Amino acid sequence: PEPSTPTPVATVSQYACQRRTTTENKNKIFTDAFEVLVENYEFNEVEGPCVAIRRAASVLKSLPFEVQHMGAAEDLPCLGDHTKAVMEEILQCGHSFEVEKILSDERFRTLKLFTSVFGVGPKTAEKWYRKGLRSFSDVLAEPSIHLNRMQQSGFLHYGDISRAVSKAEARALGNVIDEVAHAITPDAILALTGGFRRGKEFGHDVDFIVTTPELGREKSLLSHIMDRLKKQGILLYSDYQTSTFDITKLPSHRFEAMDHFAKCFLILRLEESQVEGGLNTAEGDSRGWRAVRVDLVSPPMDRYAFALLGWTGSRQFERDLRRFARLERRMLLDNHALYDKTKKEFLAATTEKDIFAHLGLEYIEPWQRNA
Ligand code: 8DG
Ligand code: MN
Ligand code: MN
Repeated sequence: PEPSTPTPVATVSQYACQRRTTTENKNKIFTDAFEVLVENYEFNEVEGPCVAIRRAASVLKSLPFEVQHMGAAEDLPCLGDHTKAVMEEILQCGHSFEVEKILSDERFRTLKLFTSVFGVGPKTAEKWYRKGLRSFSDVLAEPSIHLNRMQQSGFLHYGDISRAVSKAEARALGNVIDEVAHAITPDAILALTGGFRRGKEFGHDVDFIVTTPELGREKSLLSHIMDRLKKQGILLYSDYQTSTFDITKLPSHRFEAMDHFAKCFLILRLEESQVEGGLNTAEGDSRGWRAVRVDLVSPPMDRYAFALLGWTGSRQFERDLRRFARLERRMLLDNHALYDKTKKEFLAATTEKDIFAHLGLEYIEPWQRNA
């Protein structure tokens, strides 16, 4: 008799761009734990293990089932000894001792607190920690510390900014920006990107692409938009970065490098009356408005598809798109362009689908990119 053939299991790709990952995460108990390990590695600038855990977490997020025993994780890619050990511990005890230890560690807790302030990165947080500072009141009372404008706004609006932005609030902000952009140029194009385009219910900010079909015209668009927001009295903070885009440059290898489009990082005042169903504020908050973080990016129209793909995220999805392009296709992808190293030519795209097609990838919808 024939030996019994094993039941075929659909293999899971090691690349997030070959997986479909919705916002429904069936393995949150593991991925929450992995997120703590990732953050701790980031604070300690430990790169290799950090990448490994990020990839493992991303694989688990894509699964249509909850892993209930390690046998179910046997054939999955990107799960190393460390991640498997953590998972086993969680399955057995309900939590991981390594994660618990990090969560109770004073340095971790302090760095996490400090970096929760808009404008405070790991470097600054570490500097404050080394001075012996442990709380916001310590920082604000320390005479040797000079807060930059961004950090001052971060502390000023801390309560609002650390509160999640709802979908209804994102929509309301879309209306505000849309109106302002169209008052400047009737052919303005506005698109919601970031987590909300991926179907998330809540976000830490709202991300938009705003541009115009007329090439070159987009260069001045953001400063006009900011002027108008200011006149309306709703611009609480702005950090504008002018375009340094150079069409002749090859795509960057490094994902973490910022793109070269004109962009601005804002804090806007959102009125209660503009939001259907009301603001997501604390109980008893009767101000009638809240502050919200908003990112605007303004690519030239011929780069629109690349910018949209790059700003839609998730960050892990973007990392893996670039890694896939480089390792599997000998191509370089970033927020501006796609370059074929074999043919030595740039590949044009007007839609995200064009880019997936150039890469020989099945199209993944925005809401399936929550890797
Ligand atoms: P969240 O805000 O709901 O927490 O999630 P998100 O929308 O996925 O995160 P994000 O931090 O707002 O980033 C959205 C995308 O923007 C992400 O894929 C990375 C991309 N992005 C760039 N360049 C830059 C940049 O210069 N700054 C920031 N903050 N994001 C950038 O491609
Ligand atoms: Mn966002
Ligand atoms: Mn953002």
